Amino acid sequence: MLHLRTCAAKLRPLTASQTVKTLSQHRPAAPRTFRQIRCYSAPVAAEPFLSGTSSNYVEEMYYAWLENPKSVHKSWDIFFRNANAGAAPGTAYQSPPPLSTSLSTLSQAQFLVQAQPNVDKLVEDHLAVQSLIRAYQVRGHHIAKLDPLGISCVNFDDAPVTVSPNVDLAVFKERLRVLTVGGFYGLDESDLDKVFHLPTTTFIGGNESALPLREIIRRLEMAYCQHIGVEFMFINDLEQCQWIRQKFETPGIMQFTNEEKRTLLARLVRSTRFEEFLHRKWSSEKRFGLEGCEVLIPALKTIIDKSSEKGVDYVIMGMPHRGRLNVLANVIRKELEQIFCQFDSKLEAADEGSGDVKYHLGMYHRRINRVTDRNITLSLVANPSHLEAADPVVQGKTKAEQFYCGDTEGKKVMSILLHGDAAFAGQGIVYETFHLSDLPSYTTHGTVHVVVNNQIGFTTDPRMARSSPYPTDVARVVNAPIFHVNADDPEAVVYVCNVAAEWRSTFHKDVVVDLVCYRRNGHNEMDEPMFTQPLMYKQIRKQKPVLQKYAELLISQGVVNQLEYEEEIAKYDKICEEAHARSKDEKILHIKHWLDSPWPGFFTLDGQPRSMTCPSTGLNEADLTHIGQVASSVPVEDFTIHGGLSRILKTRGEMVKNRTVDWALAEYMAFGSLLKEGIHIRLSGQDVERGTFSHRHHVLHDQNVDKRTCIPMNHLWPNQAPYTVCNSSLSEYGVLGFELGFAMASPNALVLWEAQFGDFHNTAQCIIDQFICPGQAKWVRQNGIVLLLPHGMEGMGPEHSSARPERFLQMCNDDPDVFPKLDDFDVRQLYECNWIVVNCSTPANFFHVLRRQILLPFRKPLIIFTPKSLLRHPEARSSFDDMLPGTHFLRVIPDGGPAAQSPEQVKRVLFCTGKVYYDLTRERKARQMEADVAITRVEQLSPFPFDLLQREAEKYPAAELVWCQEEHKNQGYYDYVKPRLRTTINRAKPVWYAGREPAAAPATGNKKTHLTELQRLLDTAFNLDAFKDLA
Ligand SMILES: Cc1ncc(C[n+]2csc(CCOP(=O)(O)OP(=O)(O)O)c2C)c(N)n1
Ligand SMILES: [Mg+2]
Repeated sequence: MLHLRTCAAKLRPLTASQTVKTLSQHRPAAPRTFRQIRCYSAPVAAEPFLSGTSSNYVEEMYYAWLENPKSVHKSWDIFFRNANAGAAPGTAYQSPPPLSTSLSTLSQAQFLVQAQPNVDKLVEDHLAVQSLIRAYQVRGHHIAKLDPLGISCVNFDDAPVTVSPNVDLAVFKERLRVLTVGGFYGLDESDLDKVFHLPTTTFIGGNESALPLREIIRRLEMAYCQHIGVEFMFINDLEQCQWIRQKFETPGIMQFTNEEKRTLLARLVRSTRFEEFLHRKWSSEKRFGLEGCEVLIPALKTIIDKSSEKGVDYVIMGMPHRGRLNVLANVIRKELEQIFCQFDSKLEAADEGSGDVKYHLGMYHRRINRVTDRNITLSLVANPSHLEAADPVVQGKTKAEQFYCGDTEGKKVMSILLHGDAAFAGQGIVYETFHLSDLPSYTTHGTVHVVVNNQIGFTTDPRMARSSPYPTDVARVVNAPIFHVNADDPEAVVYVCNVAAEWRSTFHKDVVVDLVCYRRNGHNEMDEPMFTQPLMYKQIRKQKPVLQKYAELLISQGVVNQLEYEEEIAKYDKICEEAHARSKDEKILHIKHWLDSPWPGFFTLDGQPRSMTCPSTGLNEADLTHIGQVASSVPVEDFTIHGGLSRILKTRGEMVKNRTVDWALAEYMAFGSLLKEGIHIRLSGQDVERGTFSHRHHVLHDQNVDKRTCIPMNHLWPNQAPYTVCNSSLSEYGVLGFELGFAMASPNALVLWEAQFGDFHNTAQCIIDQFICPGQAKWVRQNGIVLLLPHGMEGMGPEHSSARPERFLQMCNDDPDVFPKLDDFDVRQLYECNWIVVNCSTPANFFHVLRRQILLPFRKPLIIFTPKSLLRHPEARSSFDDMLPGTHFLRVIPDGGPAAQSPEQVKRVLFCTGKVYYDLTRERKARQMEADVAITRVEQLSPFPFDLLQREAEKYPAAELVWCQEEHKNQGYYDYVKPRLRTTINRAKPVWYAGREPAAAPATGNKKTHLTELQRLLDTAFNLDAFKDLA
């Protein structure tokens, strides 16, 4: 026993006094089953290899023997018996006679016992074999033949080795050295025909529990070192590891019927001939063809077929340029004529908007899946050039579709994301998106990622494009298995795609398929790749296309004959030709046909808003009171909230009694009322549940029970819509993209993303620039997402101050020099803008603008600069009266004081927006200038309220017009407002500026300077002589 203990002690420290009994008590609680025939689902309590030590094989044997002496090999039985009976070290083991290689003989063999002290060798050999098996599982992919070009970019030994039943160690020694990092664990030629008991962590035995080493190596080579490289041993879940081992190790598991092979061939024919057709017809057009990775089409179709078989009926996809047209044609099945007509430059655009290039457009299609005979909806999300930017958008849309159909586990709706090798490794958004994959409010319950790994990014080699061996290493952070596969082996590709889809439906976690392929042409069809990759492209020129290779294989196997193959080609070519003929009749390009997210019922049949009016956004007093009461209470029993929060709720209650609201309460009123009307609300962002400024408190935490929470907003009405409020990961790009995608799915939801501080939105700038601002113009797709961006110069330094209004305003599409000819500015102007930018100065206006967002008959993104100090400012309160039926959002709030009573006396009108209004009124009061200076608040900056401001300017005929802002002159609103204000007054007067001077940073880091600057701008604002000399 001593020897056994020594072995076991390597893994688990035991004291010398511990008996066998106490040792067995150390065993993990879960039951173990060691049967002769392993079953991957059998509970196994611990993963022997994860400890990083070589093996706990002996221990495993010992536990198994304790449970059932017959469950282990006879030689172990004798060994443990002897050891237990007190045999001295080295004498317990009795070796069996040498084995022949025949397994049948082996299973019948009775190993006789002869006293021999070579236990060390036996144990070491078994450990060595275990380590060898594990080495293949961990590193087999290093020596798999993944690269169709054979010039592997991965810096591993790539020497292809043919595996014959008669494994020759001399041939394998070098690769085994690579695999086992320097050694063969002491095994030698003479061990090749020895039979070794297989551990429970391998399935190479099939029904056999022991195999000769030669056969073990052969089977491991077959499983791990052919055209599939499986990377999974970093996954720290035993069941998942076992599942994967079983999928790749089980002998003969990769079998295809002739029917399956023919389907695969037909799919390859379509994929290949589609590109050839485009090339024939439009040889000088960019199309980012798939040549070199034609297998992508059967790969995607396999994932979709398998997922459909498992119950999925909606697949949302995102992909870059490469092969996009082919995917549209052959996976989503867009009519070919619709694709072909896009190559006609004379095509006229029929819809509003500026459109996009053909390989960016999205698509939505519902059809029958021919393989499963089930309905399936496929949606390809439109995307910009910015690689990987669509990843979180796809995830958000998927989450929303799951949410709206009650698919809480992702069994019906799933996403597939495609990537290029360079982009997958290079773009940080990939990482951000992966980190959303398992968060409760963001998970889509597993995404299948497919990488078109053509081993090049435009002109850049992988060795210059990434620091990791594979482009897929980023996926390891979320424990996603990665299946590398040689894209010139279509059956291997289809096999891993099946496994990937099954993985997703079994574990609901992400998985990656890495299609190692090549790019037959340049980056696009016009590019010359030989400039930069001469040798690679010499090799590519020699490369037989995969269709030809596979056809030859099937013909040689007798699965199809030459004629059938040629007929298949001719059939598809004819389909293309006929569609091409039809495409010539298309004179008009309907971008609407390329919509990825239709909103049935929201628009008229021809896609127009059902009205051009917006009802009052006011709310009746009873509802205001009710929401206010719930907002100031804890609507569940026995729930202890923090004392500080009790005080906050009490103050809220008092406000409700006084019929007033502050910012947080106004938001509550807007959300609560929309929920009553069946509008789902989702508020997401960093720390939004409490609110960065501790003002919101939408999630209450029981102070006595861990993780017990209450969301009063979900206790408002009997049949209300659900309210989702979720703290996000510390990401802007990923999370904003996600919420944008969520908002795409339905017009009947208010989806809001709040930045921690407004300036942090710049790490999500790509989503703003590429999707939110121009989305409708490019893709005729409306989106009502709301951005809440805390903004204000409050002495907090260069960061945390400015949400950069100038950037949003610069991207507004209204013409600064043209006074719009509209009879209804309220709604029409909104309909024509690309987004709405507001900075509310009162809670009531914030309430109205949120409600208006939903009550409008169309959707536009809404950017709101939200307050920080105003959240608690005693004057930043609104009365219920400003929120009652009949009230609405005020685009402009005119001066209501003495100045407005005698407007002709007024010497200056200060136009401003947001928080500075409170500084200005305070200063005006202090200077007793209420009759001299009017202060007009521009609440809706864009679209610019030309009509109302014209009225304001005309009301004060003798007054100077001044734009006042607390931001620096080259920032904030000035550059946007000035030309527009001038247009409203027909350029009759100058528009002066009172505010901070131009600066590089948004704010000073010095508190005193901040205050000095503020005082200076107030001085200018109220110095009536300030602009005299400039006039
Ligand atoms: C964010 C971003 N940066 C740069 C580019 C320009 N660009 C277009 S394709 C490309 C190479 C992409 O390589 P890879 O991801 O491997 O895809 P492939 O073209 O090889 O299929 C680059 C750099 C881009 N579209 N997006
Ligand atoms: Mg590439």
